[in-house]
Amino acid sequence: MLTFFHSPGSCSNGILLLLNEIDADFDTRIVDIGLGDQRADAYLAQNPKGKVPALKTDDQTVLTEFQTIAYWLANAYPDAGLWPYDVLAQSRTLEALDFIVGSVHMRGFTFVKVPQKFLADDAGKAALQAHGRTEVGKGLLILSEMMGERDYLLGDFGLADAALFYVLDWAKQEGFMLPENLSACHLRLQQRPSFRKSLPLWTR
Ligand SMILES: N[C@@H](CCC(=O)N[C@@H](CS)C(=O)NCC(=O)O)C(=O)O
Repeated sequence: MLTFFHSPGSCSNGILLLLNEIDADFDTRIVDIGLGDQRADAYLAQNPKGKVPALKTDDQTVLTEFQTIAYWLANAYPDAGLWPYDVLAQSRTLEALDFIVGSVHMRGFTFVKVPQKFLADDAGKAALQAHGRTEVGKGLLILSEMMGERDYLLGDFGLADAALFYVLDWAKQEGFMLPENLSACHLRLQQRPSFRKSLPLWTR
């Protein structure tokens, strides 16, 4: 049985969606980052990075980093059809995942949501938040261009959409106006059975 380390409302929501998308059998351990659970010794023993998501596989290997876990799930459960066969489509998936997690999340939303992790003074925090908002805004426009007229980011539902989902949630929560195609995709994602299944663990 897989063990999924998750904080509802965080980026691990994207992995929760994928676990339900592939209909995996998994046990969830809540690591509430709002309460600081990620810094507890018991969790650091599993994942010394002190971050969610993490996934412990049947052989007790602990995987970390969103892209890695998404890749592993798609390849460990090939019947779900989440890993494209074509090498260019695979590369586009990795490119989109890295942009969403590495740039829009880490270089944008991190500063919007937790500026206090970097600076203590109010003026510095406000400047960092403003910078984060600019980066998120630019990122949303790039994602909107990337998606164009498609239903999901790269065509059919895929790994990148799981990451897109959590940044779109955050964008709405933080008052960003979503481009029309991203807003429609957000609604489409909320209609997936995997989301309905994820709902009990989606928010704190
Ligand atoms: N690069 C990591 C980022 C994970 C990350 O930043 N997770 C946040 C939640 S969205 C977290 O655990 N924050 C707790 C902390 O930094 O103390 C990944 O891709 O999984």
